[in-house]
Amino acid sequence: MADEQGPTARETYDPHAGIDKWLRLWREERLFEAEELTPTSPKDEQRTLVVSMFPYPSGDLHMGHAEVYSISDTMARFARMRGHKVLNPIAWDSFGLPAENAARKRNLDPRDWTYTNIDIQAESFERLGISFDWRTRFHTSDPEYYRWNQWLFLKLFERGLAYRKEAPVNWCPNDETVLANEQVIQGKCERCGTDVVKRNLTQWFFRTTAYAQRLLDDMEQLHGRWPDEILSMQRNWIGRSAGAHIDFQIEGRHERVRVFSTRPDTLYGATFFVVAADSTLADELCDAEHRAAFDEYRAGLTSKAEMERLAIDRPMTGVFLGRYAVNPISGEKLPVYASDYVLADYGTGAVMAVPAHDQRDLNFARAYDLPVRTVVDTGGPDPADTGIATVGDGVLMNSGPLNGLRKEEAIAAAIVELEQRNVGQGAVTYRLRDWLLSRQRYWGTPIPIVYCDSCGAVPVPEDQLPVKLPEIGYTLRPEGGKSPLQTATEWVKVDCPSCGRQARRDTDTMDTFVDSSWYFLRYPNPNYEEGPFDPAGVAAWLPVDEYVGGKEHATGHLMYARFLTKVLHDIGLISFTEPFTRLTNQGQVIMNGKAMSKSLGNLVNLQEQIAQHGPDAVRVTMLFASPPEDDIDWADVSPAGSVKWLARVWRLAGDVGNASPVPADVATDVELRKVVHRLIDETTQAMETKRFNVGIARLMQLTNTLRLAVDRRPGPGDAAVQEGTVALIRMLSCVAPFTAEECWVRLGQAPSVLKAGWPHVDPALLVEEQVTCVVQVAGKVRDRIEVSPDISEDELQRLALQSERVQAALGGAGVAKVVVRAPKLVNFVPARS
Ligand code: ANZ
Ligand code: ZN
Repeated sequence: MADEQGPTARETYDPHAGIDKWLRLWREERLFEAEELTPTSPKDEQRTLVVSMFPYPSGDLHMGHAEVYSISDTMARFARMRGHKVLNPIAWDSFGLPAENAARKRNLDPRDWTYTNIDIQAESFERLGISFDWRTRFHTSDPEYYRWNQWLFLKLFERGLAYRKEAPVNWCPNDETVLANEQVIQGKCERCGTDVVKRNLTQWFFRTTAYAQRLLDDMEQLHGRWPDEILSMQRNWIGRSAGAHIDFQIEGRHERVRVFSTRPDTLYGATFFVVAADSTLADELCDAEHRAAFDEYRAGLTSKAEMERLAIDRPMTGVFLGRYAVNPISGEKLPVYASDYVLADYGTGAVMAVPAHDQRDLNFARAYDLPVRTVVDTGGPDPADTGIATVGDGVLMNSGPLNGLRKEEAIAAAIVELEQRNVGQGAVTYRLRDWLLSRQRYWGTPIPIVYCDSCGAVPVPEDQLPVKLPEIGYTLRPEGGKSPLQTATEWVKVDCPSCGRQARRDTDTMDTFVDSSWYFLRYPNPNYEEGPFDPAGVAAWLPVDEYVGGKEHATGHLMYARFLTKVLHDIGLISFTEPFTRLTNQGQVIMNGKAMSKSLGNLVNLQEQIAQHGPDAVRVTMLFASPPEDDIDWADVSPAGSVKWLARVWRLAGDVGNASPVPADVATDVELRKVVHRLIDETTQAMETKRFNVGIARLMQLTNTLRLAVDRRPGPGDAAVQEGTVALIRMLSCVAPFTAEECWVRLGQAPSVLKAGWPHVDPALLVEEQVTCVVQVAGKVRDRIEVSPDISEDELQRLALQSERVQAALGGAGVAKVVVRAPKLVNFVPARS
């Protein structure tokens, strides 16, 4: 290759050269430190907060980390090069079960394991060239941080947004802890894969359901800024259903039982009544005669995942409870059953069963020989004959006063009727559940509540926070599902804050998603002691402009953070209602088509990759492989190819830097400058839209263009070649920061390239020649427009039709036919002439 032959051919590019030197310079000159970490002026356009979901310290960084932080770091560096004041912060999400398990196995304190890993990761981040502002650093397992989890818990408690109740919870027998719904994947524990079982425990919850509608409504703010996929996952997770609550009298019982139905129009089609078999209601309703059968049925229920319970294609089971419910409108008596196809914690845990128009009810009716009465004539065959419920629109029948109405009208009329008779009303239900907070674990934030025999659950007074974890974690082995903290007997004993008598601490810890639902607010002032975050710092930097992380957090972390942000807004602590203005999801780094795992033996070790190819080539490879949201198969990419490109840039910088200036070659220079400026422009656009792979492709093109110009005409000393090379290195600094610094010095420039800024585009050099297009109506020339020579036919037709003269000539007549000969001619044939 030509470029191997130049005067610098004997020098070789070393992907590891200068790393320590540049790290030192960056640190000394504080190049990544926003001028003020806690400015006093409010946020403006120039201040950009780029945050990637903070790391969990499970060991050294892996390939996935390298990908996420390459993406967010490139965003931060690009914004900085463009003159923005950028904050690119770092903290650690350092509480959590893996630390506890690892510590138990090794007989260590979870602190040792955690903080050792954090130091390892911190060093690796630096050597990967990530431009963090290290002043922001904190760890959620620091008492200075988790004290504010406790403070926030108390604020929610004061407002009735934190509460305790006994609930059937998901229990992992292996990890011996409760799991949130989000942590149960197809009936199994997300972490260890063990079958999850149900248990009744008294647990703390945050009332996320109080914010269900606002979580939906505020998605307006996120449209076009968050990936559509995440928004629709959240919408489904919240699962809004509109319908009615209907109250049924149960014979021989005083209190009525309420059901939720999306189809109150089908009230006359209800032929039986079902309550969730695992609910206390079922237990209460069952009469003595049927008790034995019911107990047997209930004992035989295995814990099934919700989706499985709701499936329509499985055999239905249940037991008659010996009772009858009374239809509040028709007065009909309906036998009451218990079954597992009704969920205890959705709606009200009871349903009126309408077999003709609900498939699960129909399956149950057929299994137990219950009547099927069609009340909506959809024009389809009768469900009683086919076994297929009809769910579509139609006209009401067998329904007294509702007869003849269409479905929607009948829903409205039924609701009016229920409300008038005071036996129900219109209602909305959400699939979203309250956030189950309590964890029977050691390595988390203690719940700041004390139990007193006379006073009940008493919050720990604010001035006694933090409630620190006792430092004996690793010796604590939970037995039979006890919280490890229960065995720290001295710690548990405490005086009641209210009456002073001896009381007991809550021995559960908080779900670590509490830690991660507000950490970003603390970045502008991580040592703030007057509150969870510094209001001035938050006003200066928040909300997060660019948030980067995996889409596995769609319905967990991202939902919790949105919830807590709204609560903080309502309390008056922050002014905005959404935490993350824009969201980018990165794909996964996989190997040979599969997720990397130890058992498959396809793990790629990040440190080995860096040792082999250098940090810059690893970063470039990550970014060049695909747009951020796609998976990267490490078997298909070529870090060696990235090294080759960086070496070409490096030689180019040497050749251009060593050349003595020559008079400009005017004719060639204009052409070269046009290409250079077009490529700067295209790279800029690609970076703005986060198509980093396209940006790098343009930089590679620019490298080739400049190489040719050096080797042929006008040579390395030419002004346009110099200009282009300088621009190339400035842009390179966002993706390959160490190599860019080396190249900058080779160009004879004073370090650091990071201070040089992003290159400007001369708009005059982007102007393309225009051609004149003739526009005719019915063959007569009506207008002439100037267009680009490579305009598309569609675009040309659109432009031509906008012409006022053309519109006048058409005089309101439609267009029957259009002839387009881009870029020279358009002819409209009017509909009636
Ligand atoms: C009568 C009816 C007639 C129903 C009909 C549907 C069709 P979504 O849309 O998912 O909100 N349901 C209510 N609570 C339930 C529970 N805890 N477990 C299982 N099913 C439950 O579903 C609402 C419908 O699901 C409700 O409307 C109820 O059945 C059932 F032609 O009431 B429907
Ligand atoms: Zn007390």
